[in-house]
Amino acid sequence: MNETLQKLFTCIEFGKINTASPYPPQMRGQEGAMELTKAALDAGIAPSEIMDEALIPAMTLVGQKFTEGKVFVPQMLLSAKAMNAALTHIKPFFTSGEVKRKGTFIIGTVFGDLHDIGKNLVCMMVEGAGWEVIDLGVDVSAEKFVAALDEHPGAYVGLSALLTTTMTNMKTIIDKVHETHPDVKFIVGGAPVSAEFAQEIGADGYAADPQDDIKLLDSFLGA
Ligand code: B1M
Repeated sequence: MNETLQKLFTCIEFGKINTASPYPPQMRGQEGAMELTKAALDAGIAPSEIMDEALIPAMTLVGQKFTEGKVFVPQMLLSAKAMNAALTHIKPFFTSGEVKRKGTFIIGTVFGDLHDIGKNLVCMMVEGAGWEVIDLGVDVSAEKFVAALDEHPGAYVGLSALLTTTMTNMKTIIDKVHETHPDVKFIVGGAPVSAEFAQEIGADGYAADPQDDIKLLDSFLGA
């Protein structure tokens, strides 16, 4: 692999955002994802190559390590932040169509629920895996999901809930959305949610963590 891309991969893996960021300590003073992405583009490396060779595989590795309990939320957050820093340089190429996205993922924390830390992590990781993410925020009603789907036909939907009292609102949202968008696929997640519960309420998948979301979304595409 090209040396800049190799370094960029390492920055994402270990959460090195930019030169000024003090983490991880062993990379202090070195260039981070922000500078290296710009350097790669300036060197003429195609944005799609930067995504496919460095950014996406590095985030995939981070997601795997999180699932396996080898890294924890703080490390994953730093990797996601490094990824976001890199994406600020790549995003203009998404808009121009030079870099294709896999599809659109609409996500929100269900109505009645204000927890968003896990949901935000899912947003960053899924975006890092090459999806367009529409984040509807917290306390999201069924009507807001319907409106977002009207605007983004063909999108997949993710629902997050952290309370046993609000996880039941997932079914209300799924039923309401299916009245007008019967083919929409739903992924549900959040601490109190389980695979059995997902099946019970008619969701198409249960994701225990962001990496599961990515796997499920890719499987919906037949990847
Ligand atoms: Co609240 N809270 N909270 N809280 N809070 C919990 C969830 C609770 C377990 C604490 C406890 O009692 N031990 C408890 C729920 C109990 C229950 O329902 N059985 C609880 C309660 C009761 C409440 C209030 C009712 C408290 C009160 O007011 N009496 C209140 C409710 C407000 C509301 O939502 N209407 C409340 C409020 C809050 C704060 C606002 C103070 C704050 C939220 C701040 C914020 O999110 N911006 C807060 C916090 C921080 C927590 C804890 C401490 C931490 C949650 C968190 O962010 N975890 C939590 C206790 C705990 O979990 N230790 C607690 C870190 C985050 C990375 O993990 O969100 O689980 P998590 O996300 C994971 C996975 O679940 C998954 O991926 C993430 C990474 O692995 N995931 C998905 C999440 N969504 C996903 C979606 C997917 C896929 C995976 O696909 C779509």
